[in-house]
Amino acid sequence: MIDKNLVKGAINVLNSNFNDQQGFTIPCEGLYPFQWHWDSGFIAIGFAHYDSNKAKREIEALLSGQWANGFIPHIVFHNDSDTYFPGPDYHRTDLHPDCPKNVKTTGITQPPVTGFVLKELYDIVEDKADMLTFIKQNIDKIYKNHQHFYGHRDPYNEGLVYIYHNWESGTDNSPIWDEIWETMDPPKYKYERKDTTHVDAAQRPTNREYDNYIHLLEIAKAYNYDDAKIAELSPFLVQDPLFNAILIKSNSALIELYELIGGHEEKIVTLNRWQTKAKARFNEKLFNKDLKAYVHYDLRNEKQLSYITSSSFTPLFAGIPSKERAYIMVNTLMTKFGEEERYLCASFDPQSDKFNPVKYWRGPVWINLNWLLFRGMKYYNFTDIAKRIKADTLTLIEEHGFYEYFDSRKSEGKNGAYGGHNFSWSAALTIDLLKDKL
Ligand code: 2M8
Repeated sequence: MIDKNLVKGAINVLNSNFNDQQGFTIPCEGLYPFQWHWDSGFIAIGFAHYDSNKAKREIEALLSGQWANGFIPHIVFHNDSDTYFPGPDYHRTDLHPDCPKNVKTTGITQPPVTGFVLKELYDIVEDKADMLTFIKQNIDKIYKNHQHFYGHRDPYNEGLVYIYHNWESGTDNSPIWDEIWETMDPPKYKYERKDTTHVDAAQRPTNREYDNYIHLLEIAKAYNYDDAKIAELSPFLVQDPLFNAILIKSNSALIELYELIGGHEEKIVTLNRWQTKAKARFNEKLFNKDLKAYVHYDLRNEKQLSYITSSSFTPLFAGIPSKERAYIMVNTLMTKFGEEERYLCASFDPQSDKFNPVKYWRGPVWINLNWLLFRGMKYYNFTDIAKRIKADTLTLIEEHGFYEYFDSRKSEGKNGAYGGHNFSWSAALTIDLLKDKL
């Protein structure tokens, strides 16, 4: 039975965050006043359930920020706003010859969701012919984006791509990065943070962490956003299991969509070649047998970063582990994250002393990660766990509203919702979960 009030509330959030003139949706008023890459993908999924035109406009607006070399940035600055740092004038992407001329963007990216989102949109909408026309107009742009990743972000030609900034991971201040911050000693930059004027500083990264974030951007700017230089010299170079799983899932979606369209055999052959290589290397390099989960790999310092996060389980979403391995991982997840007095799924290992239940990506539950895990569990037929993730997610939204992140401890009751309010992807994915028959 679909909860009509919850759907109505979610639609209200999405509609009020949608900028009709420019055709994109902000993640949340004040805190995030521009168009964010992976947010837009999740938002488009929500729109597809009730307004396919908005879903298409959202993706089009994101792709209007694509660079000539195929790169899709993490923020597209369609508008001005002084409520966010670092804003449109900071990034200086004009230092790179391929940046778009009509709109400002950042020079970092985010998990490449657009490929699998196109397939979701096709599956959701009633008018398949109309959506297929839209997909035909845009699919090559996503293909080019993946080509750019494998051509520029995979220095050893392994089938795994790197990220060079924690903001590219989407899981911005995960404790995973702490070991890398220890290798850096950035200057104490002078800038004015805006995020902590919107949200309690206890729920956001520290100032020193922000110095690291800014330092990495300063380095990229100093090299004019040249991938080869960044790969050679950036202190942050990581193969992230969430990022690579999303890329692999998007490859699969592109294969299915090109098959549906017909006449793209060469691209399908290339995509299959990327997939075979990527999945094999992923399983070989990113699985940690002792932790019984996938982990991040620090390419700069050539070592696994041995921590378990909710990202560790997202390879399930992309069908990467064998059934046997999936069983082992799910066991790890349920042992560490799945106790009865906790909502699924904390974003960081609750048994670790680095776990922080209220701070941004250092522990709280995030709705987009829950959605990815829900889909992964469903795919591998862990039906009861999928149902529990769905129920926990909806309980959190029902109790608190469409917040940005939530406390995994049930004992926190009414106090356990944090970050921005009326947050777009929390609303969009609530609609999608409610429509799911499981
Ligand atoms: C958060 O990241 C931005 C930087 O990109 C920030 O903290 O300022 C992350 O949660 C990220 O995953 C998300 O896409 C973004 C907008 O919702 O906010």
